[in-house]
Amino acid sequence: MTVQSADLIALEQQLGANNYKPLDVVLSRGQGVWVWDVEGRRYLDGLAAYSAINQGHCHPRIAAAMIEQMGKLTLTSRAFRNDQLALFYRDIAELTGSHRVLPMNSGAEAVETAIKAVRKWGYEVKGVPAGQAEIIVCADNFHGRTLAVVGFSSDPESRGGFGPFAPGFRMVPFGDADALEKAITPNTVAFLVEPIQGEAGVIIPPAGYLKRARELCTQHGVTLIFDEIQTGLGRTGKLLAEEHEGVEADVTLVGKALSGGFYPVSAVLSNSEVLGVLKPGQHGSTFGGNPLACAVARAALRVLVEEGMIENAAIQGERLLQGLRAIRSNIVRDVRGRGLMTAVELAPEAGGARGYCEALKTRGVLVKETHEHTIRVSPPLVIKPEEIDWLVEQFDAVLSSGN
Ligand code: IF1
Repeated sequence: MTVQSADLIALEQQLGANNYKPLDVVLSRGQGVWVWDVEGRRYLDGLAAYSAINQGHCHPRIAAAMIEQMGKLTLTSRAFRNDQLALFYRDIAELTGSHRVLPMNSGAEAVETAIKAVRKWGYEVKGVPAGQAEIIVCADNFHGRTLAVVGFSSDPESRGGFGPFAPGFRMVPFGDADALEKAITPNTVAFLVEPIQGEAGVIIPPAGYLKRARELCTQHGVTLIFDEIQTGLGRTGKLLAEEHEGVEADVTLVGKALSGGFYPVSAVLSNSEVLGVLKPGQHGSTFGGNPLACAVARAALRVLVEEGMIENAAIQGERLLQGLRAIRSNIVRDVRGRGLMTAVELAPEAGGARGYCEALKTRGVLVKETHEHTIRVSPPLVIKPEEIDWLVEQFDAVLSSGN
């Protein structure tokens, strides 16, 4: 590490809250799948900001839309209307087949918004007695960092020391439809689930699980909420991961890549009934739905579709999976993925994934461990076949050397 990186890292450590342990690489530039550190070294970004950079770094069409809108109007608040909001609603509703849209900023805010909406729906439409609404969530979920959300996490690190928490949540194992059925009561208003669990280590549920969840929710008058903040917008090789099982949620949450990584933009998408319960004054956000966010999100969605990124994710994801699976190494326990949402799980004897992420960094690949033993691999969806092959070569070099 040279002086410049070291100085910046020292300043961060001195002044920042210590709530992260990033790799010691200080980035200053990005383009497509590549990023450069302050010393000018180039890396392939194998994380893509946890899927917020699906469109690649600094996509020129999104940048142009942002710059154009910045020169015109950035924020009105929702006290007044702006000329971008309706067009954003139209574009995202058409693309996803949704009937109503509620724009927020971060993913966690979209989750909080959905919780509020389904509770209100439960009281006003389903007829749940006041204060009794229950929401079913999954073990090992990750839905963000706000208090309601960490309150129903099963991860001691995420929730430890932050209580007391909001009541009204019930937890079932992920992938177990029978457990879901047993947990449903007359007061259940929603089932909130990630179609593929991201932070848990790219856990793909058994085939038919989402379909069965859909059937159970319909049968019992429970709204089905898919958190597609990470799985959505092309990451798994479909626009939304729900398409892999041909199901439709009542409420879909998107964020991250909704802005291509330029700016925090999230949204709650729903059928007309759920978001239909919210009346003026009952929910909002200063920045949610602002014209800059809307213009950026429209461009981010447009390039995703027009530039074939979703199809590319399916094709290159398959190539990545095959490549990683072909690596001969006795420290690899499992390689799994869908589209470009991929994970390499190492055997416990490997001594933790972090060291392998460090070794990959010195070879010009940036990836991050999740939990102790798993390396997540989720490059931007614009990655080319030769870049996939190069990425696999670097994994091969690092993992084979562990034999
Ligand atoms: C961090 C993890 C990923 C998410 C799903 C909601 C949110 C997220 C499925 C909240 C956010 C981020 C948060 C970020 C790291 C990253 C992450 F490792 F923490 F778990 F992607 F896997 N639903 N995930 O994955 O969205 O409020 O952050 O916009 O450092 O906490 P947000």
